[in-house]
Amino acid sequence: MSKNKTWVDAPSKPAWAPPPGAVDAHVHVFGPEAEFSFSPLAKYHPEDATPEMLFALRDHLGFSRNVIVQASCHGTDNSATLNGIAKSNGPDGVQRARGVAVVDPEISDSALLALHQGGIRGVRFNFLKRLVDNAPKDKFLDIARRIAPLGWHVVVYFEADILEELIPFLEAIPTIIVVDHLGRPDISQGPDGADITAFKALLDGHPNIWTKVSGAERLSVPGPPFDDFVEVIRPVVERYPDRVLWGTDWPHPNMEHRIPDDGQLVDVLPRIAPTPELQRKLLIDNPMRLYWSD
Ligand code: 0GY
Repeated sequence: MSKNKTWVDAPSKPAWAPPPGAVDAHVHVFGPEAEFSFSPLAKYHPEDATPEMLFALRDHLGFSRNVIVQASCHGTDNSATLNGIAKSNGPDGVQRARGVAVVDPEISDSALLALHQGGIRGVRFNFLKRLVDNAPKDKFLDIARRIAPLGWHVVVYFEADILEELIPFLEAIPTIIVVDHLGRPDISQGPDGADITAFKALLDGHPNIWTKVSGAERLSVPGPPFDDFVEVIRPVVERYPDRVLWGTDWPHPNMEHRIPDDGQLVDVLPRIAPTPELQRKLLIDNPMRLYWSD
């Protein structure tokens, strides 16, 4: 497998400045491979995207904190994610990154506690067939029940075509659930399209379900400046202001054919969250509640 590079080295400076304390709540680290090898089951083999590169991007874009989500290429070995969190500590000892892990169903209680101490605050269940071989719902539910007492939440990644069949599974999860990239609706259907309408119905019926309003670069048909994404997603931010998170998704796994400019992604933010109050909830209040409640 040849290694893929999926980010730009010198993204533009966004025209819009995030408010002080803003959290980029969906990023990954890859490797470095010499220290943290990739899973034998990985479906892609990225170049190293290190914590140091992540923090340089954070500062360049004007963010204060990150949430590092364990990427599928590292399987259930969360060492690279934990390393990223540990390296984020400021001189005051405060973790400027927290994380979401992917865990083996057989994980011990003591290993879960060690993840908590390392800054993990959630687990991710990935249903994308191009990323994982198996998505065992019964085992995921066992994990969800075990992490609930730690105060963690569940992050779920799926595409719109399986939303309907996932509902009983989602309803059995006893924690807050955060859906990645809005469950990947087909936004070419427009703001009243079937996919986004079904997704809003899910949120309307389940107050414990949140969403990341991220993925403009993945969901937009024409690409920058992502007008189609803004038209469909701004009503979601306005309707669920207390249940939305946002992230760049750097280093943009699998986007080698349409690598986004992170500065342009940040400039989508004031268009989907047009008031200072919506911006504060999306970028500070909501992620702080989930990841830094201590
Ligand atoms: C994302 C999206 C993708 C990849 C992963 O864990 C992963 O490998 O999440 C994707 O390829 O759509 O959110 O990073």
